[in-house]
Amino acid sequence: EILEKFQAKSQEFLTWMTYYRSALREVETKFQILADECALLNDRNPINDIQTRLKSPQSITNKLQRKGLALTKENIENEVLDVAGVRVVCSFIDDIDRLAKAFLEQDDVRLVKKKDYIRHPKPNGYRSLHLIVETPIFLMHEKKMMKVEVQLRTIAMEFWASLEHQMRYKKDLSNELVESLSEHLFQCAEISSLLDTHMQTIRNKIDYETFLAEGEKLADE
Ligand code: 0O2
Repeated sequence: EILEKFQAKSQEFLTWMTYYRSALREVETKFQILADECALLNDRNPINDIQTRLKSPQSITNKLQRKGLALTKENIENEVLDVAGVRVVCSFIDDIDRLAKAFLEQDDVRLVKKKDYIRHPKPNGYRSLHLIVETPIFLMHEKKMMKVEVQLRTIAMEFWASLEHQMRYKKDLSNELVESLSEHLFQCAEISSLLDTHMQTIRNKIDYETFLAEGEKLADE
């Protein structure tokens, strides 16, 4: 039925989905370029993985329904800000701020909304940095500004979020079980955050030692 609704407006929606897909490509490339440069300069790729996804017609419709809005192009554009989603999984927690800063400084990227669930985790323990940005795509005869949601997180945050997401969709669990599991999941999120802090400390020690060794080498020359 949902697909039918979409198909009724098929040409228009197909066109918009194509635009969103183009915006995904633009943003993915931007992060790939940043990763390439970091690998060149620091001998280390800060990005472990980049995933992209277009929100399904079903999820778009559900979101609009939740907000009590009709399925129109305008409502999708203004109210469903994550039709195009890019997830950037970083190795270390400090990589997130560095990459976000470099990305937001680009002159064709405009920040629309920022949600920092790392400094302010969700009550269930969820952590990630969410950026809604607007960026242009260049078509044959025009330039269009498209919104994209970028989620930046560490490998540990991704591990937690993907398992939590899977478990959330098991709907046939009793309330007591869900409650006690939520507490366990929250504890796991805290442990994974601690893991990120420890790994960052090790990373910093290695970087500092490397920096000293390079200084000594330069002094010897
Ligand atoms: P999917 O399958 O990833 O697309 P908004 O109206 O946009 O302000 P929204 O959409 O709730 O409100 O925004 P928010 O809080 O930034 O969350 C959007 C996305 O973040 C979700 O998309 C998830 O990808 C992720 N996310 C947020 N909270 C959680 C959480 O508690 N656990 C997990 N695993 N992921 C979370 P979707 O559309 O829900 O899903």
